[in-house]
Amino acid sequence: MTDFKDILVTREDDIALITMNREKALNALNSNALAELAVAAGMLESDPGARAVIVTGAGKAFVAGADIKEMKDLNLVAFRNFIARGQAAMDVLDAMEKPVIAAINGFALGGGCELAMACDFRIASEKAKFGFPEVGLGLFPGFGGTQRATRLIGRGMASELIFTGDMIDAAEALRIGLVNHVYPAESLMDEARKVARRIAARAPLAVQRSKTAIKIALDTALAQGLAFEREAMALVFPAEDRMEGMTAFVEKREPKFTGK
Ligand code: DAK
Repeated sequence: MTDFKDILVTREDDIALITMNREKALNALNSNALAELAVAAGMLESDPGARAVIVTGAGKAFVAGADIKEMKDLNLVAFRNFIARGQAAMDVLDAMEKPVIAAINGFALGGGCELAMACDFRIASEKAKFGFPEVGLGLFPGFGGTQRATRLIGRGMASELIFTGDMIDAAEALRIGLVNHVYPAESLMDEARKVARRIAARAPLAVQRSKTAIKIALDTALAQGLAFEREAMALVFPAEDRMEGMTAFVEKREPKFTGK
């Protein structure tokens, strides 16, 4: 795959992994990592063989936030560029039609937690830690955190985490719905691959349209969301995979989906 400097992109059959790979800096998001993340997301989106994507971190952190050392001395213009790059990277990931799973192996702080929230769902290691330390730096979450945390865990929980900067552990993240499952550290990636492969075995167009419909639910009134769901469903009906899925059921065999 394309050579990146601060991330690793690997393919394992029909799943892909993006590993944030600045281990010495706890995978802090510098502008290069953000740019590479956006490129990788675009690349995997147009790779027909990749049906599900896992985002994780190398070493003991998922991502310990935006790179404070890079941000510290930026002037206003450069800071605005940095913000734009950060938001763009999260948006490209969030806008992917393919399903994206965050496998949170350690610290997911600030921009790291925002990155995890730009994924479709999150699973975590028992060692994971979450939080928004930004207010302690004179900032607040600016890579979509105020918007995505509020939608994901509600106003009360989002406010408490963002205003205090407190760190929470994986059990608390599970309790408040920030992550779906918590696993022992050594089995996290196996579990991530298992769920990614289960998704990859399903009809790709149906998975992708359902993702779009789920995202639309966050931004529209119910009637409009239902109208979208109807039309999106009508669009998957003529797909070869829909016929294959139903035929396989009738013939009592496993379906073989092609993404067409
Ligand atoms: N940036 C740069 N370097 C970092 C880093 C970060 N966020 N986090 C850790 N590192 C570096 C450390 O400086 C250290 O480097 P050396 O000293 O070895 O050169 C190395 O990673 C290992 O870290 P520690 O020695 O500190 O490791 P510990 O296990 O002792 O502590 C820790 C782990 C995660 C508790 C600690 O490293 C820590 O507190 N890190 C900072 C976490 C943090 O505050 N993260 C939030 C960053 S701010 C915005 C958009 C977005 C954002 C802001 C604005 N706009 C739109 C306005 C986002 C902001 C953030 O994410």
